Amino acid sequence: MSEYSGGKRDMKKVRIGMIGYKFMGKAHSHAYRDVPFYFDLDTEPVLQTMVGRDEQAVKLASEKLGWQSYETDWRRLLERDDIDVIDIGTPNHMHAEIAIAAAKAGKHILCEKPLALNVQEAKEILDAVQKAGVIHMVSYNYRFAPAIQYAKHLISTGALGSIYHFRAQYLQDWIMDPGFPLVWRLRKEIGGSGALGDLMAHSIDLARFLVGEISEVSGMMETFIKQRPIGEMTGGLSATVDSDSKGDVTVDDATAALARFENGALGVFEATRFGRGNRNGNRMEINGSKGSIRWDMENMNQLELYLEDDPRGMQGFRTIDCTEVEHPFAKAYWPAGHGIGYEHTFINLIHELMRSISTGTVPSPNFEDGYRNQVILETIERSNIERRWLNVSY
Ligand code: 4PW
Repeated sequence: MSEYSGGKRDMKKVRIGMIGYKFMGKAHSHAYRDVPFYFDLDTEPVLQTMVGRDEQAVKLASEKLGWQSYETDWRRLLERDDIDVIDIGTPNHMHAEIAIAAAKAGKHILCEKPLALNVQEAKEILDAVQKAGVIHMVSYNYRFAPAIQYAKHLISTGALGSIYHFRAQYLQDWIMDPGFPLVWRLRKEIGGSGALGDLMAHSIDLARFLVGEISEVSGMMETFIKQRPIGEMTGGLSATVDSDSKGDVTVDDATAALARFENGALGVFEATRFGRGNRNGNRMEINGSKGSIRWDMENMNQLELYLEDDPRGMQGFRTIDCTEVEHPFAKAYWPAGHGIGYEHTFINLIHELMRSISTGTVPSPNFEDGYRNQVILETIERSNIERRWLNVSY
């Protein structure tokens, strides 16, 4: 059978209204465009309308990224009956208002992470989507690397035995220059938190996905550079300085946390934007009674696996290239050995969203995951302030 046997089918159009057009806007746009290219779906995303406040900028972005039209006020999307999904790729302080209004308007929602600025907002968002009965998904994209999905398979089939340790680092270094400006990601009222919500939130999502729920945490946070010149993000992780005057950095540059899982496993988490030389060092290791795995986003197609049952003398970590047909999502792309990249994690995520809309089933990760993640983030933050271990309660 040819790989194109799905052929051109009568697919239901799912019309997207996307708010935001910079880093995540580009990643999501690409994923909507490419998902039908690789997967046989019953639904086809239509890049209907992109939203941004700066008309000239959103016009250029919408043309470049393949959108049919643009708007400058997100509220207009909610009044339109030719929009099925609201995709929220704005700075974090806008997530709650948009998500709650979108749910009330009966739109399905994809929201960037972290779900909200704080637990209260996250709970309000969760209540709103549950009441409205719409499909909801939060964009923890790294779960969708084939190697992570295969790690999940190994753990759930017992290949690693009982899990004792989850260890994660998420290290970046893009704000280390003291001249790097005070962008929204460094302001609590807009970002919610810094390395904690931006980076550790991903590790927490992987931990919950692979190991289970977290019951207790102890956190430690630091802001190394307390003031910066005023400026703004330009796209990706780049920014411009707009003024000589300085403002206060109100989020963490680095956070570390210890955690206990409900199943008895121990977690160690570290997230920093001061990890010199680490551009996107998102790594984790899991140790179980029968084996261990290691994964590094900067080498995302490979999973290192150790199995204690291997013959003596031949034991050691082997490197699995997760590009074979046995590896989730991999066969949709290329023959074995022809790897995929960062953008494919978003294509796989959008595939899950489209599948859920088509079948009416709850996708994963959804806003319940977003809410639980937010509870853990906030408990780590409180633990740092109170200088003690705290229970995580949902
Ligand atoms: O995945 C990461 C994010 O969550 C990206 O590398 C950048 O850092 C953008 O936000 C965070």
